[in-house]
Amino acid sequence: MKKKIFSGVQPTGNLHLGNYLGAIKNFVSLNNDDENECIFCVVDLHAITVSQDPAILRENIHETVATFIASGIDPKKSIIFNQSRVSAHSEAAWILSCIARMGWLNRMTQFKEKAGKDKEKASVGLYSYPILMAADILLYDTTYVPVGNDQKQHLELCRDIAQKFNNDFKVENFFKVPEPLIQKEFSRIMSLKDGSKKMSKSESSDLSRINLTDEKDQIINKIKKAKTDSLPIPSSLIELNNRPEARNLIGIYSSLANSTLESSIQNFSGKNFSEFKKDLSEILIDKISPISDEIKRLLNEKSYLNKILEDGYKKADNIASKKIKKIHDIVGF
Ligand code: AQP
Repeated sequence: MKKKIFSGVQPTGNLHLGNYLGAIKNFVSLNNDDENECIFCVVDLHAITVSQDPAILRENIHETVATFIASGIDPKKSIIFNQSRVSAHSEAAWILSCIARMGWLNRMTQFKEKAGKDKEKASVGLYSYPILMAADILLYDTTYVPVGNDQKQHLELCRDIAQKFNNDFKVENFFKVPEPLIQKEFSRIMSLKDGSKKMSKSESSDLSRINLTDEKDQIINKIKKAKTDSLPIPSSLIELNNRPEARNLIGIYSSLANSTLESSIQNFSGKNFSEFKKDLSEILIDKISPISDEIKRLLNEKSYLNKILEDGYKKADNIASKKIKKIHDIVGF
């Protein structure tokens, strides 16, 4: 039996190094393993939980597909589709919202962070988003969900919803209870401006992140301006752990170099950040520029990108429509 892998990325523009190192890089290795059946979804229904310009959203959907392909996901091996095309996602989300408890949702820290101080003005969709995410995952009998560390809590909620549905309707194992696949290290890339905040698309300062479409001189400039402290690079992990910005930059280097924090510290220990930043810019350009060039090339081939989404939709819909029929049956419709 192949392992089923499902994950999604929101087409909200500015796909960045955090999305790549925390999630997409992992998607590529899972796609390359013949033991896996992978589904990667452009989660456009999630994107509209905050207001989107329709023309820009359309463009961002193409950019997300282009990023998947440019990063190395093979559309012949993995299903790539957009969520809004498969109506079972919205349908299952409603049914599961009658299973999930308010108390469970009230604990979601991402809603608190995204809604900010004025929760009354946040959309209902932003609040119930994790239920739609559970529907996405459960429709495909997913074994593993590769995500960044920020999605861990939503995955736990998804597991609770699956178990409650199975118990309430006495349908043992109907929903497969999925496992998160979170990398042990480098699963949370932080802002270049503040080591206590995660790198994010919606942060207003572009200097806080490396976008996957950044040009070489933008990468060099952003790394030059990235926040550090005045001390040289330490010689031990314990010392590094008390310096969030330094830890983040060395973490980014290690992840790109497929190395460990310990061996990067050994390489750079005692050196100044200016010296380290030159090497970091170099490895970023080396790894990110080919992806960036390919994204830009693919964005001129919209018919190719649409064909990938169309083929993916047919395959995903074939799986999800069968599962939703069974859900109707169980619920008593
Ligand atoms: N900083 C990060 N470090 C590691 N992984 C990250 N991910 C996001 N930010 C980081 C992972 O990327 C995948 C896709 O994320 P998403 O686009 O679906 O939504 P998000 O988590 O809300 O991403 P952003 O960039 O923070 O967007 P905004 O600013 O709109 O909220 C997920 O697997 C996520 O864990």
